[in-house]
Amino acid sequence: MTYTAAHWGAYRVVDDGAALAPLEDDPQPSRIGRGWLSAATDRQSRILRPAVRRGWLEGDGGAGRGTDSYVEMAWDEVLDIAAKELDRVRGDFGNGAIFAGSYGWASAGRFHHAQSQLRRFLNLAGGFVGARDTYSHAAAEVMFPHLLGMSNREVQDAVTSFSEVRKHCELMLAFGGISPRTAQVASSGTTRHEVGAWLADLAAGRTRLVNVSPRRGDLDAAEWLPVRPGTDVALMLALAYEIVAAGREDRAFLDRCTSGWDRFRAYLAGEADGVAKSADWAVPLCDIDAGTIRALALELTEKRSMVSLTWGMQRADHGEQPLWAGLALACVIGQIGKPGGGFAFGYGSTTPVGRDAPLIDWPSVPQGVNPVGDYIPVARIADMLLKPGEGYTYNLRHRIYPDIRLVWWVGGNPFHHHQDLRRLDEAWKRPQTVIVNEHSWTATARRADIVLPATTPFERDDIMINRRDPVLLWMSRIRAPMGHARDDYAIFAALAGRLGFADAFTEGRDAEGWLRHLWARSQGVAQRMGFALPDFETFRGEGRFDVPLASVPSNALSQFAADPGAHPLRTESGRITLASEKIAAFAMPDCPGHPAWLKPVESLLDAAQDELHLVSSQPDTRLHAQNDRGSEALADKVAGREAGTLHPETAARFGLKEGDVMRLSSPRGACLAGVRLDEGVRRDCVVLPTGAWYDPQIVAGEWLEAHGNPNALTIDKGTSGMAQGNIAHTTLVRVARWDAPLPPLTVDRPPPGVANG
Ligand SMILES: Nc1nc2c(c(=O)[nH]1)N[C@H]1C(S)=C(S)[C@@H](COP(=O)(O)OP(=O)(O)OC[C@H]3O[C@@H](n4cnc5c(=O)[nH]c(N)nc54)[C@H](O)[C@@H]3O)O[C@H]1N2
Ligand SMILES: Nc1nc2c(c(=O)[nH]1)N[C@H]1C(S)=C(S)[C@@H](COP(=O)(O)OP(=O)(O)OC[C@H]3O[C@@H](n4cnc5c(=O)[nH]c(N)nc54)[C@H](O)[C@@H]3O)O[C@H]1N2
Ligand SMILES: [Mo]
Repeated sequence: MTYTAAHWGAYRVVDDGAALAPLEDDPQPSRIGRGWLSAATDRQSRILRPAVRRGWLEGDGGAGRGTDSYVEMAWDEVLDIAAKELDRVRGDFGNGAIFAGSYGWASAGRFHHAQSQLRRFLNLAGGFVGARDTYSHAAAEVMFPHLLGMSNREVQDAVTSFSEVRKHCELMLAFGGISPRTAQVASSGTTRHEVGAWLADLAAGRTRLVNVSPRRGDLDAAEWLPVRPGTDVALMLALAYEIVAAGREDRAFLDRCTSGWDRFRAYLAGEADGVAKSADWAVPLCDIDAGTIRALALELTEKRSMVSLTWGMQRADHGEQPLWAGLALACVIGQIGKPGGGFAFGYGSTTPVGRDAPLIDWPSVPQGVNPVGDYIPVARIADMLLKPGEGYTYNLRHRIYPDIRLVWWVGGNPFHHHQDLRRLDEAWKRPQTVIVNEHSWTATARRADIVLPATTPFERDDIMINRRDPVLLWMSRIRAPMGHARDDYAIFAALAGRLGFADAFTEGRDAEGWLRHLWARSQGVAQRMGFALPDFETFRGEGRFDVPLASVPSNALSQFAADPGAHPLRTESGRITLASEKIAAFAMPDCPGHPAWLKPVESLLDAAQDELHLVSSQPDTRLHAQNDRGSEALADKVAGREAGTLHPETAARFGLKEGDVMRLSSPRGACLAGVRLDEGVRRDCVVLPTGAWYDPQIVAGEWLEAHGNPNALTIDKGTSGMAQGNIAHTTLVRVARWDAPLPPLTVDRPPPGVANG
């Protein structure tokens, strides 16, 4: 059997490569896969030949990025140009002037992982400025080491298994829900989608599910508490307060397993600020009535309860706080470490969180060592480009933005993922040179000076291995590369040759040689885990290997909670941090030393009557902006625009009906979106998924994103001086019907100068 794989699933290749069928044993294949092949073979959006921006060749200093035309070139010519430019910049300014944080999801496949290839190449070329953390959960990455003495990855790896939740949990309090929509994907691939079935089981069993979210659809089977977005911390604090007020807090757990309880308790009681964080206090903030809060507080202590947060909860202003307050609430309840109870982060946010498949640390492409060592927090890209030499804080340190002259991006799309894209468009004009490897004419490729066309997974052999997936797949090449596309590996090997370090980069291997090498290392890993992998030829021939290890159900922090003295955490106290002297001493007004309610920079709490809160969640039809030109995403659009969802009463208030086109606007910009109706959305919210290819235009003299990209509206600001994560979920917008003629899209065909025909 021939297979291929993507972040959204694993597929059998059928009809001689003309179609894909999900694995037979995948219980709930993702809809994203249905649009993959059509997107990957769309001649209007694939990059078929290397191209160089005309204005860059003419020395425009970056001004034309995003509007310019391209000159197509032969590989040898463009590789000469790229190698020479890299050499010039590192010679003139040093490697600290090269930014290659290059955030993004790229494609599944261990060897052809675009970022690994870029970093290996640039490390050998003298290094680069990198990026820390992710757009997914930066606040967690920075905070968990302080709170739990664990990295975010360790927290996710140790999260209580679904199977334990199903057996023991009686009350699942799910902030942001638990959604099969987001559980469609797993970074580096998944062969199974089991979250939908697990949720159905939970709903059918004795677990009471409570969905705290502006959208009912985030956890359909649950009782819905439609919280006002951005105010969950007030609700969490009030739950903790009411538990304490009723004398129901778990004193023994707080004494044994936490540090700083006194300070946090004093804050709850209002001893310093005179404000008791009671249910009555929280009502006008979170918009959940006081009786419900009090009843829920009691129930949490009476039942086996899990406090669960989606990743999206912390992609908001002061995103550190819901994490910390949620963890503190779980400590007050005292069920951390008990079967099926306690605290969880990320159920449903991707497929593997909560899986009880054994964890296996499979090998990856070695990236080498970066001699530069400088970095930015990932979401501070526009600030870095706009403010070289300026200071900022990050994770209790004072840092300085570097002065970047060359940006190199592969496997990511900042003109998808960043907030306030109009601002990024300005910042992006600053560097002298931008190089992008891409297989598609994304908004980022259209803003590059040197465009290097990459292959898709269909056009190369690779191996899908995910550390928490029970199946290994050989990903077969099923098509010749489109146009002149080359593997990222081949691109960097050719560049390394021009710069005189080909042997160090390739270690004498071609792509197949590397796959054999990775397989040999995988065999070693398997052996240490107590099973044998077949030889390379057998695996390639059979295409699939099922790991013969039993599942390992676990309960987060159970050893620690049972005996904190014997199993201390790697925090200062060895216990869970409820108040931190170190964080307090850094004196950040936007991240104090204990969990706290802080009003977001924008929220419905001080919105004008006609403003709505924008929820820009992950799209159901694609992964981010990947496959946006594929059949599944295109069929879901309204008049060719991304569909935004409103409550029917809200739509009526603004004179909108299903199928209309609306204009959403904020002080950052404006975009068009189709209108869809859903009674399961708060009346003061609009949901516009991410991922429509960014298409800004000047329409009737005004700046307008024509396609429905929510990052035309969002705010480019850090969560706080602590984590500096993005705050995508904190945005107010205005809405109006669009009656003028619809501006045609420009992203549905290649940029000027490129004839894909
Ligand atoms: N408003 C708002 N914005 C958000 C979010 C939100 O919730 N709201 N979520 C954020 C989050 S959590 C994330 S993770 C980011 C995601 O942002 P990104 O990860 O940047 O988004 P993708 O569209 O997955 O970008 C991956 C790119 O890699 C390219 N690619 C795939 N395979 C290859 C390859 O083999 N070689 C090369 N050279 N390129 C390849 C694809 O064509 C695609 O353009 O978005 C963030 N942005
Ligand atoms: N289909 C699909 N699945 C994906 C992805 C994709 O692009 N497509 N991307 C993947 C990636 S990179 C990531 S990081 C994960 C992200 O996974 P999540 O972070 O879990 O997903 P989001 O859709 O950003 O947010 C989840 C929900 O949080 C709710 N929410 C927003 N603001 C608030 C609030 O203030 N309070 C509460 N209580 N709820 C709020 C929204 O209603 C939203 O639907 O998804 C992954 N899964
Ligand atoms: Mo993400």
